Amino acid sequence: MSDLSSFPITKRWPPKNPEAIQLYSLPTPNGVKIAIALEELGLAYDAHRIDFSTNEQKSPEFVSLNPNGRIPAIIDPNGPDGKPIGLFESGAILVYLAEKTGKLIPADAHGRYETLAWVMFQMGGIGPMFGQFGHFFKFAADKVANNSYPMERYRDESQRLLSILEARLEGRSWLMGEDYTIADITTFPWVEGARKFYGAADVLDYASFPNVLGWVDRALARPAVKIGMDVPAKP
Ligand SMILES: N[C@@H](CCC(=O)N[C@@H](CS)C(=O)NCC(=O)O)C(=O)O
Repeated sequence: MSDLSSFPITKRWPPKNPEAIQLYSLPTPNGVKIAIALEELGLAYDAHRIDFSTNEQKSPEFVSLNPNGRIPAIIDPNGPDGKPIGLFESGAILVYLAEKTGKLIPADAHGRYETLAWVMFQMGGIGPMFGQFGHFFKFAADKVANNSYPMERYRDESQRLLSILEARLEGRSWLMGEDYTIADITTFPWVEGARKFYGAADVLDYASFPNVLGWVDRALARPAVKIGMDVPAKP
């Protein structure tokens, strides 16, 4: 039986099944990526809900696993060489899960690096820019009531990034063509989140990105996505 007691986070959020991957998360765009990948891969996992309303992501137990104090994070009891491994940063976790299973990433080197490029495009572009846009558009609108520049800057950049996706998806079902990969899993939750959670479909002019909308709909129709989008469930 796996012993995860060397990970302090397991004291506060004890494993139900210590042989399963431990997921510490919340259903946000970054959080759902990992639940979706675990569902797609059919890997067993325990989902632990990290409550932002009480700042659990900044607790010493959580920070012992992710010094950056942000979800998602995982522990895999059966990591490289059969030893447990703790990981944070959703992009790194997705690459890890894909390489562990040999799925959701092309086997050939060219396809693999191209997939990683699109994963990085989300991690360095879409995530931070959409996040800042959502901050000024939805959460801090009152703080910038006399200055439209911050919202416009991130709105324009988010739209520019959507136009890159739109062009990439021309004639392709998924970002890598016919293969659904971690590049899709890391990206579409942000596009859907801006529509649903920020209510920004009009301000970002989603109607002008038909390839992107079709791709998000295809992703949302997948059984694993339907489950993963709500993990960890509300208590
Ligand atoms: N680059 C990180 C970003 C993680 C991130 O920003 N997570 C957000 C939720 S989507 C979070 O934990 N926010 C809580 C906080 O900032 O305190 C990743 O992809 O894992």
